[in-house]
Amino acid sequence: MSYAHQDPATASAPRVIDVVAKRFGFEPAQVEVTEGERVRLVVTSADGVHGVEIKKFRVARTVPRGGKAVTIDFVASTPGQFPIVCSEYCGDGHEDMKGMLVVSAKKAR
Ligand SMILES: [Cu+2]
Repeated sequence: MSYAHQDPATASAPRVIDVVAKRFGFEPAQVEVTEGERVRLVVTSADGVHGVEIKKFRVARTVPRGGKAVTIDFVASTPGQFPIVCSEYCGDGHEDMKGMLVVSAKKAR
């Protein structure tokens, strides 16, 4: 049996990261993953409606009030630092509601 054709990015289970959106920030504020990793953000709101947007990876989802989890899957295909912003106006601190996705480069083998 050979695994030669299996893409390691899709063969492994996603990295699941719980994120809480609240006025006015994300918890954790910084999400760290590795290049090529499948990432699953499970986002809940601790108060009202928020949004989660990571432009680089075409992530844009609304997080409803009431603590219902929103699952967001993407592949962290590019190393770098990418802002996570709230895409739903949620009050006076909305503009400051920012997180950071840090994708570290895969180690050379
Ligand atoms: Cu918000």
